Amino acid sequence: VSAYQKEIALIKVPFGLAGARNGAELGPDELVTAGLKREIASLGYRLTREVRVDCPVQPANVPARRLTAKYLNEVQQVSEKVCQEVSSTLEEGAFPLVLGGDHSVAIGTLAGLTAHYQKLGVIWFDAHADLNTEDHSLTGNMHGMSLAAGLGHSTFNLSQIRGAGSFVDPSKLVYIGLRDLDLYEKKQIRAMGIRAFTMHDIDRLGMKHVIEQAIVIAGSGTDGIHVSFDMDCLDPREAPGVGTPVPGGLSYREAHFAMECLASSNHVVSMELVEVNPLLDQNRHTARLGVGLIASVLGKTIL
Ligand code: 6HN
Ligand code: MN
Ligand code: MN
Ligand code: MN
Repeated sequence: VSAYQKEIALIKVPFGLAGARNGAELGPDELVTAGLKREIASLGYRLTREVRVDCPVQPANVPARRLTAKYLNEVQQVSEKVCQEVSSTLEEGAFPLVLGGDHSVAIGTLAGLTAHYQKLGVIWFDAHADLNTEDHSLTGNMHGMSLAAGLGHSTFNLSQIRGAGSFVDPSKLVYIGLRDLDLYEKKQIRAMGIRAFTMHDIDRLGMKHVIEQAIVIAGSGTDGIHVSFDMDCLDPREAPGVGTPVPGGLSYREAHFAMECLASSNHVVSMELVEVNPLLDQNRHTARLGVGLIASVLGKTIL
């Protein structure tokens, strides 16, 4: 399966309980309002399925909860639904495009992808590593635990999700854009030998080298590359509408260039774009940028 079969399923996941601030649950509708479907159609894709995953919303009175993993049951419910939708999409031979929501939606996406692909490559664009476990998180926000769940490091992990496949192979995982890591996450990246292109590496090597290396690591000897795109990988000046902005991120062109290279690699088999927060955005800037980046992955070129 690749984007080039020109069939796409749009999987909207309006879930924000696992994020740091309110508003990520409004992301999918905001991306559609910003013109996502028009872009998809003008690139010649057929939308074979459009689903809106039914997500629990914040209760009026939030009970005090243990800090370890807030809204664990809700994350589990959403993960199972997303897993099912991604699995069905892949069975139908279409390209899953998952719209978050906070980054915890990645748990369900990875569950569905691993069910279908034995060897999945993953490129994780993010300011953060999302490698915390229930025992190590300083916030209890599960959007910071999604890759730990994908790799099987946390107690709540892919094996608890009905229909999921095996864990993500850390040697086929690449980070791009890191600049805000917790101490435990740094240790984990080193201990597991995960390839991480931090902002320092991008400054030093340039995005051209970084994305080419990333495509080699995630794309050779795998069934394809999943692009997990957290909008906070971008500099907050480009993408102010995110729940956990961190200065010193990717520029507009660095991000687009990476997406364009991924498109020409022909290795991308799915994408998710998460953490668009319309409540914190300015003039729909972040959502419009998100739409543009999706278009680039799907093959939109300048000329
Ligand atoms: N994200 N490391 C911090 C935490 O709360 O664990 C931030 C996580 C951010 C997660 O942006 O997807
Ligand atoms: Mn993230
Ligand atoms: Mn992030
Ligand atoms: Mn190849």
